[in-house]
Amino acid sequence: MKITDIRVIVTCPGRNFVSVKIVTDEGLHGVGDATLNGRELAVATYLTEHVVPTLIGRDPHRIEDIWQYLYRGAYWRRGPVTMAAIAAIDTALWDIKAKAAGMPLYQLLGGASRDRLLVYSHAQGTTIEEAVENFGRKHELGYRAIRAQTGLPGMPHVYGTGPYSVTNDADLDAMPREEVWSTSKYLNYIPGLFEALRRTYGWDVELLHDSHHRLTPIEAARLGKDLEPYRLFWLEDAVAAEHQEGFRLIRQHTTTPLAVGEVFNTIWDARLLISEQLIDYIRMTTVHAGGVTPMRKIADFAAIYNVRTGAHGAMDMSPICLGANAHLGMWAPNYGILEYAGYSEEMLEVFPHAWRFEKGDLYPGEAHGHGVDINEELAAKYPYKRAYLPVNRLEDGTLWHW
Ligand code: KDG
Ligand code: MG
Repeated sequence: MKITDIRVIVTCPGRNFVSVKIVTDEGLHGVGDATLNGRELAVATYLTEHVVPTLIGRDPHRIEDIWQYLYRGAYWRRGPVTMAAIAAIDTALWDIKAKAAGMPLYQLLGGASRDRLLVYSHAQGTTIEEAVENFGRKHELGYRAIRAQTGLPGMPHVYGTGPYSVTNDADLDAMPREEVWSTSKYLNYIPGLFEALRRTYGWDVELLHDSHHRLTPIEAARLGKDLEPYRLFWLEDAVAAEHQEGFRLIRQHTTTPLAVGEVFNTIWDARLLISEQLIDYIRMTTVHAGGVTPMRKIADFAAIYNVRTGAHGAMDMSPICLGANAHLGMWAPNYGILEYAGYSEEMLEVFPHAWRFEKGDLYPGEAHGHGVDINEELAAKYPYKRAYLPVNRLEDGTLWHW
């Protein structure tokens, strides 16, 4: 089999997605997600200029060799742009291999380790009352694990808590929005949200929370302790994790389970966190970690240290990435949970998919490959729109983590 064509498809059915479609001389094709939120065209150009020309004519079955060629061969390793580009190619190649083998991808990876995948959704509000109410709506839809976020009293807008909760919107964010943040207000207010959720909905639902990298290790340790009575499933991205050793301090002080890794690109970003058992869940996801090939290795490495998977699945991971994550999750012996933020009808029309959601679980489906495709004609009707993630500042104007 030979690769005859690789198309890089940029589309904006409500938000920007970058996809790769690899076509072969035997009529099989595979698709991969290359979306990097707010930096979409950097990846598209990397693919078009530097990757696509080198792969035409190659055997698509040589997935590992192509991965090494793009990673080692480039000299410039790692980084979100490079790894999203490699991920798209790698995911599309696994899709082709599974289709050629006549089986769903999870079968090719080693077969199912479970019958279904527990997923979590989001509930947020500008106040605790609003967040508690919205949580109830998600609960009624059947979700058994829900991430809860709230805005802060007296603060104009906090990321992921108000009307902009879909994380970025191509119509709204032609320039980066500037938000304001106060760690002390947050630390004082947030335990009240989880007290109210337990009081209202009891103990039969999993609670998750995301701090979006905004705390220092000692602040994160305090938050973890304050949240212990509410038995969270996880506390996510409590601190910025460039400094992996920072997690030692948090770990020494709290039994609240910790999750991190949505911005990681390679196992090197998580090596110490996993091998020292400083975290409980690794949030790395197919599109930002270089594809299915490294995600398998990361899951196996994490399994040795009792760290479970919890892949990032916000709306800026396209439905293709969700499909690949679902098949990896079906196989991974140490699967933990998968984020499932959901998509609009327009997005799902552009990306026909085999997975389905039912009563809090995701089922990857039995379609051959990873089960997600792209409707190129429809995709062409939604041209790219420049859009950004917001920027976060402290009340005195200092630029902060978000
Ligand atoms: O592009 C960034 C978003 O995907 C991110 O902010 C969402 O933190 C997020 C999450 O946990 O889904
Ligand atoms: Mg997050």
